[in-house]
Amino acid sequence: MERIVLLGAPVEEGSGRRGCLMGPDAYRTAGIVEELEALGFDVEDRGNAVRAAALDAVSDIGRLKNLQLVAGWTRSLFAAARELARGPAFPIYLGGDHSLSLGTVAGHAAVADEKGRPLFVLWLDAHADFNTFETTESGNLHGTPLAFACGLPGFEPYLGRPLPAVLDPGNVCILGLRSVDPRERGLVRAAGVEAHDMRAIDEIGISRLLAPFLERVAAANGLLHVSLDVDFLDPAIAPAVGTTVPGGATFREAHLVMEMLHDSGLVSSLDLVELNPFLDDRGRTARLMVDLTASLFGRQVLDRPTRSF
Ligand code: 4U7
Ligand code: MN
Ligand code: MN
Ligand code: MN
Repeated sequence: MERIVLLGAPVEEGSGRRGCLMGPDAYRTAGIVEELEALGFDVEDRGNAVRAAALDAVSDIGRLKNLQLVAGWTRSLFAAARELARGPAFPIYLGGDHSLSLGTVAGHAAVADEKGRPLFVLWLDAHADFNTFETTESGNLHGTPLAFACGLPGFEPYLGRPLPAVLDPGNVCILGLRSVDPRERGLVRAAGVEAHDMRAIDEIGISRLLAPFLERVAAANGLLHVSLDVDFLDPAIAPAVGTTVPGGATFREAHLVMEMLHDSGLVSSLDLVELNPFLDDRGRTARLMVDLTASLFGRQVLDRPTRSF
């Protein structure tokens, strides 16, 4: 039986408001363990076992908010992700705001390096999260993890040393964009990240954008980390997020992505981030995120012939 490990990371200091700290428990209340068990997985819930490491004072930089705390979380999450990535189970990181993904991606990138395999990242998000300390206008660090995972300058305060393994920006695909800051847009372009906005999804269709990326991962024998931000989804179906942007992925677009990911057999780790249960409407966002996770792990309506993507 395949094994899944759930690790709750109740970090909220990277976002501009409170509430993401309740995210991991909301997924449990919405039945994440039971749904995955029903699909035949052996689920080990480690609880909210990760905490921000206590750091010596990190000097304040500009208007960054909670740098010291987010740096502490990043160090703990990097260590936890590195340990989980070396093991046999599939890790699901239950957030928590998106700042946690700097630690998880860096941890998985380090282990991919040890294994001699490239790490690919699918970033499902309304935002690119590609700001640096220089470009962030809000000072909210959940807007920066992908830039730092890709090695953009400024990372050192987070780990107290350079990144052990840098994610190749050419191995990243962002889907769902509809809010990118002006200077951030330049950084995304310069880095050469594959990025698709909602207009591309409207015009081309989400499956035709995703399939070539999955082909690239398969051709490179890569490992694939998926980072799912609640605001990838349209706020009409997923209101429980602090950074809603209208015009997001529909219920079917999101499920189709998860179904294709399942069929590809390529995904090796997952972040569920930015859920703010304080803003939810009778748990519907938490339940939708759990249902999307179930689709990623193989829930389907009818049997279908095994195929790739
Ligand atoms: B999330 C923003 F200004 N770009 O940097 C910023 F629009 O993890 C938003 O994707 C960041 O939710 C959103 O603050 C971070 C803003
Ligand atoms: Mn995000
Ligand atoms: Mn976002
Ligand atoms: Mn399966």
